[in-house]
Amino acid sequence: MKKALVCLLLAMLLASCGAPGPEEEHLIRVGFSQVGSESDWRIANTASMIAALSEANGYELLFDNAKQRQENQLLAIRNFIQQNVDYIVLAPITESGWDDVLQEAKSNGIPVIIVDRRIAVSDDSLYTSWVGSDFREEGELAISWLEAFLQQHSRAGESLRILHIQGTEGATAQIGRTAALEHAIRRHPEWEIIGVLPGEYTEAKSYELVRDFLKTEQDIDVIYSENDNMSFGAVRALEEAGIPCGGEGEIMVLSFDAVRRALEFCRDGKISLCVECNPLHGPRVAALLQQLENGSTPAKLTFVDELAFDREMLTDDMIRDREY
Ligand code: GZL
Ligand code: ZN
Repeated sequence: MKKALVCLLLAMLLASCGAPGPEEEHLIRVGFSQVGSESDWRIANTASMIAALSEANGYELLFDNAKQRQENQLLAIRNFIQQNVDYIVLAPITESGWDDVLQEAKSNGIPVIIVDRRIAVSDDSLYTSWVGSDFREEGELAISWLEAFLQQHSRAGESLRILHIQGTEGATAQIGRTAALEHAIRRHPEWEIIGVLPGEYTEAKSYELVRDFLKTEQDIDVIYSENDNMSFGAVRALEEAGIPCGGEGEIMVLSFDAVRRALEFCRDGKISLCVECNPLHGPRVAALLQQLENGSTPAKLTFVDELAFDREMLTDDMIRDREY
């Protein structure tokens, strides 16, 4: 009897001194390979993922920032496999180059969730689920706003000289947003692309490219800029060159992401249109993981709904309440 009592007391002592109880033992171990920290959008996306995949929510998150290099993402994923994580979440920098590493994850029985941009793989079973935006639709939203704007201002059919600032080549966001512009050019022979600048989604690169472009060409009607940070760089270059934008008859900047700073530029009349691209994928990815944990099969593709904002629509409250 005495022995049993001693064992019981010992067990209680162990449990109370911080040794993990059974319920604490099983944190869901997730390896997340993030593109980088190239834009306000990406920083908001990372914050959303880290907040959702917290220890308090039952996760042990292994996070890697690839600094916009695919080879770093491949290294991170192989590291996650070696650490035998329960799940891998990948925000892929570009669509191609994932077959081999995802085959290794599959061979090790580790489900992979893709978030934000898409991947182009030979075998769709190499990933379990994807959640993100319809980038082509975002581009179509921008083009239809431009066509409506021209119509309202009796400028339909008018020739337009468009400067195209492109995101990272091969990223789904670049592919989709560019496809919408190219589709519009085919419909509008009166529209002309006067330049394509590879801005890589960063403010610095876009500023340099637009500053140099303006040295030889200043007759621009529209800047189609595939994310807000590249728009900020372009606006800075225009202002330095003394070229006004956003006003009646001035250069119209069409921008993607709709981060708070861009909505402020739009309210202040510098950016003409902000097309939303929602970065808050943390809760969506967590929901997919919970479905997998519960043994159910999540949808293969989940698209998030998005809007577009112009100056007339924006209020200070909307901007203040913006989560990112
Ligand atoms: C879009 C995302 C893009 C953003 C950029 O979902 O992949 O990458 O538009 C970010 O801001 O850099
Ligand atoms: Zn037209």
